[in-house]
Amino acid sequence: MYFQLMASMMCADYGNLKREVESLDKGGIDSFHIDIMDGRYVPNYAMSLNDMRYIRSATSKPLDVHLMVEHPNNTIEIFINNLKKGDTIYIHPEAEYHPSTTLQKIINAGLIPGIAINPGTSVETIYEMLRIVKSVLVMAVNPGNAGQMFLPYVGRKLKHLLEMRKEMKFDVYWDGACSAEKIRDYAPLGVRGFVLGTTLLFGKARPYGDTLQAIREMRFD
Ligand code: S6P
Ligand code: MG
Repeated sequence: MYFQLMASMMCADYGNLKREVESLDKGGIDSFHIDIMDGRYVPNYAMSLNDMRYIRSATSKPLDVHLMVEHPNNTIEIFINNLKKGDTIYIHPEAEYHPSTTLQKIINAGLIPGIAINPGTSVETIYEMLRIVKSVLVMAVNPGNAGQMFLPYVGRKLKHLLEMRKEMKFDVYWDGACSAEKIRDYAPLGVRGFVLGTTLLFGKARPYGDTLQAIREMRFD
């Protein structure tokens, strides 16, 4: 079964960032998930521009940059200019007056446009944007922190979105509290990738490569 595994880099050990990136890269991670926060859209500051720049320089694998910032349109060029083809930028539509303008800038720059949907945001609210984005990041926790509990009501929306792909072309990704059980349940339904944080990948005694391999060898019958 095909699905991608992304590393939530806000959960990495920043005392050893170079080694962390190398271990994930060699261990077979598909992309690096970069959580950028501004302390306003969400009550936290996780990673910032320089962290993203460093990781971009340290790997040839794609980055998916998850902007949890107010008015991303004001600073989107800074992110665009430090990324390359194949990288994704997710914005939260609620954080901008005209999110489709920001998405268009991402498209014009040749990057992959994405939206992140909060647990409390309905599909109807973002319906028109589904026509122009390539990736939809479904938040299974409220944005802002790692290590939170899965919010079960998100499951229904996820299934609804997966159904909508009969009508529109976009890929669905999972972000937040991602366990092996969730991958087992949702990969067969068509979720294309899972962001792995403290629930499954970071802060464990197991080497990253072993965890990633065990996930890929999981049985789905
Ligand atoms: C949350 C952020 C996520 C977390 C991820 C951590 O604001 O967007 O990407 O870093 O959820 O994973 P976990 O397993 O600790 O919830
Ligand atoms: Mg994220």
